Amino acid sequence: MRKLQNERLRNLVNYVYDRVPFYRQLFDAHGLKPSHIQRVEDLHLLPFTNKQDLRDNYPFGLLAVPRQEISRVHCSSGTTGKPTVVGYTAGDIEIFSEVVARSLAAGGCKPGMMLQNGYGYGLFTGGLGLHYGAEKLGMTVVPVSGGMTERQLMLLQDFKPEVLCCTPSYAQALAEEIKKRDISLESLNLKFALLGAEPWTDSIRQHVQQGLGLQATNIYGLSEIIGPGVSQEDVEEPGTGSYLWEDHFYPEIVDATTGEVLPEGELGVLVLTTLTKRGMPLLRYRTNDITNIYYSHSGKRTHVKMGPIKGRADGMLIIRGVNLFYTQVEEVLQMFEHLTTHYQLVVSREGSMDEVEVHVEVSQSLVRELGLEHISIVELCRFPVLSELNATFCKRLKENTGLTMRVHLKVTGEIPRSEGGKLNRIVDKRQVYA
Ligand code: DLL
Repeated sequence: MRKLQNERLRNLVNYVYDRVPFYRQLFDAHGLKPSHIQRVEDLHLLPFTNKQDLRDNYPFGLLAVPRQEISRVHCSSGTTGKPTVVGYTAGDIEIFSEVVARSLAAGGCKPGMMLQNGYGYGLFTGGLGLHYGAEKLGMTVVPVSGGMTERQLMLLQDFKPEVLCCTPSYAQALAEEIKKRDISLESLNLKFALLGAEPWTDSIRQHVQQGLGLQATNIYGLSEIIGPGVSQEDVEEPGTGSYLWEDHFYPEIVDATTGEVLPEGELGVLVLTTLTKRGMPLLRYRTNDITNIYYSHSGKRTHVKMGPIKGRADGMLIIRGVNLFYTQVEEVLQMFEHLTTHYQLVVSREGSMDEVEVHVEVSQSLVRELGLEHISIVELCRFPVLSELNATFCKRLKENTGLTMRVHLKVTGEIPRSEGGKLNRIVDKRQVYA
């Protein structure tokens, strides 16, 4: 693997130096020549690239081939302003399909199985990425795209696909709808789900697996690098990390502040180099996703593994000086039988003090037990069970995150659900005053 990576890297640095003015300038500014980069261990000599570089070169300035040789463009799901654009040659689309096909196979899929593709089709890489990968593996694709819950449920029952692909929050929304309508899991034929495009934890996995009667694995990726299919969990090794397809994407983990490369296993920012793409290769791209990488010697594959994404270096909340990832709140939620994974964090500033409120729905069984169905704002004092639950949850949050948060318990349906795409679990009202 190292030999292959080193060969591909040497090729790549010469290729971009010759073809992309941006890289030539970057090398020159650092007094570097392509010959200085002989092995992956030399990568640290190069500076990082980031989203801003893509924006500065919007839309096609980073292409390494004439625009006419680009067979498809995608965009990353930007929050504001212009999106970041990625161009693929026909060969890049082949690589994209290959890594997605590999991911699907690791997630349990086999040729001949049917896949209901609930990722959005369009500029977003999820829909077409999964589509081409599934075709490459020899699956039957149902290209339904995201949202349209009514139609999703009809197709799940009528076509009986074995595999579902969508965001984890939308899988949750589907599971809930199936329960609400009393659709029996026997009337479906689901076996596997590949969920990704947003962070999720084991509690959501449990919820989705039970609610849909399948095994759910994590698929990770980002448009700048290729799309979905950068890494993928193996269905036989759940919860032990995802295999990162390092023959195409070389990973490094760096310290968020110093940028120094960290040793195996340590948590930091994931930096990726595309070793094989030709349309718009990226060298040392700072994903801003926080995770770790390590080799698992007991696993059935030999690629490096990547832990779940803890959060984003830029999306990390800093509350009264304490770093907080929303997945930490989710981890605490898992400890409570009567709290669900339908939650939202609301951050505000009172004077100079940051306040975090956790809004979370209590379980349906508790709602039924206490007869809360018709109460929209739970009046805590009337229900000692709830005030006790609220107090213990606050205490656990404090122990696990170091922060005091205000908790608002809600009944079923009060927290927004995914309507098909990524779900925003954080409402940061502080930005209004910034
Ligand atoms: O979300 C690609 C994708 C599509 C991945 C379908 C998986 C499934 P972007 O829209 O460019 O691409 O967003 C990329 O989403 O940097 C992460 O912050 C986040 N993300 C993607 N997958 C995961 C995951 C697609 N499995 C950004 N866990 C990335 C956590 C994820 N975060």
